[in-house]
Amino acid sequence: MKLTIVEYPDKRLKERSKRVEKFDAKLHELLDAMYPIMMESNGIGLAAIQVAVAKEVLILNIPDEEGEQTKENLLEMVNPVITYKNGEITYQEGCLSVPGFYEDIQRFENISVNYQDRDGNTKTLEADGLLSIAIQHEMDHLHGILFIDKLSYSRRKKFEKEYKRALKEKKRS
Ligand code: Y12
Ligand code: CO
Repeated sequence: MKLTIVEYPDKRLKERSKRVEKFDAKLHELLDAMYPIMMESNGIGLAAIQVAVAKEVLILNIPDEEGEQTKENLLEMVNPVITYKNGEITYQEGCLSVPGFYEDIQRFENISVNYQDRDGNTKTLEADGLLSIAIQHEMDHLHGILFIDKLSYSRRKKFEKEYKRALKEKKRS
């Protein structure tokens, strides 16, 4: 399966992803193909809609204490639902679909998530810190929301201006 990352302002990023009903070879193929594209792009999280597949699927690979990303720490989440949220945390977020831009975004600090693994087994995960932020960021993608949608009016305007300029530069080079 050949996948490419969809970049803002592509309208597909606004799509609401659909619940996964079949935990079959096609789902496994999607998950298997998402991992290398995330790693090659230096990402720590990727939602299926970022590779133009509107399914409630996301993967995360948070670096360990040494800053290393190892496949043992790969998390695959299908049909995730946040069942508990508490506290506040602000982090400078980036997104593979919005290359070159980082913005401070406020999220819940502690969350509890119910999800299914690639075989349909139900799991619960309690997360805080960077993992909690990453899950919320990726789950937003499943609802058609980007981190830039959370910016204030003035910050969003500034972003749009800078992003347009960066796109023009990219086309020229
Ligand atoms: C905290 C905040 C956000 C997340 C969501 C996952 N985001 C990413 O994985 C973003 C990665 C990213 C990587 C880029 O490539 C390099 O830095 C080489 C990048 O590229 C440019 O900015 C040019 C942009 C984003 C999880 C946790
Ligand atoms: Co993103």
